[in-house]
Amino acid sequence: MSLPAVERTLIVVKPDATAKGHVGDIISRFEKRGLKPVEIRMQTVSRARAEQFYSVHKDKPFFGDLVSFISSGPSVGVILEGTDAIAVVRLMIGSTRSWTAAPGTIRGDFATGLLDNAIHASDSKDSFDWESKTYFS
Ligand code: 3AN
Repeated sequence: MSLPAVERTLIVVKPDATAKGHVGDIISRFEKRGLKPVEIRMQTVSRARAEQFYSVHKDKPFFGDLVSFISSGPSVGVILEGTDAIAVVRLMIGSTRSWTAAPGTIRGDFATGLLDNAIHASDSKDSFDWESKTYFS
């Protein structure tokens, strides 16, 4: 059986986890799993960039809160490369509603809420293409 393809995905350590000093711990989990960081950037994203980044959610009632939260302080974007990276990383971050996220997942261990759920990760190749272009441009 051949292994699934090596691919890239984007994670963003959100402002809540960055402020609490969890950046190193979170990136380290991916490295231990064999996913290699190939690009890293720390920034406080502008509202304009945040609106682009989250444009897939622009019709959702929580869009404004999402944009305000991600631009409220420093966040850290990391492009990770590895086998089946998009699916593996989604498994590792845990459920969006962090209070239901399994212990041992990043949200299960570091997140406290819904907006402040510690981490974002691309959920498809198309999202990765758009989100990495937007975060790193
Ligand atoms: P995920 O981040 O797990 O891919 P999405 O894509 O459904 O989840 O939602 C994007 C972000 O929007 C979530 N990380 C969360 O912070 C926020 N979010 C999702 N649903 C709600 C909601 N009902 N109210 C407020 N914020 C939400």
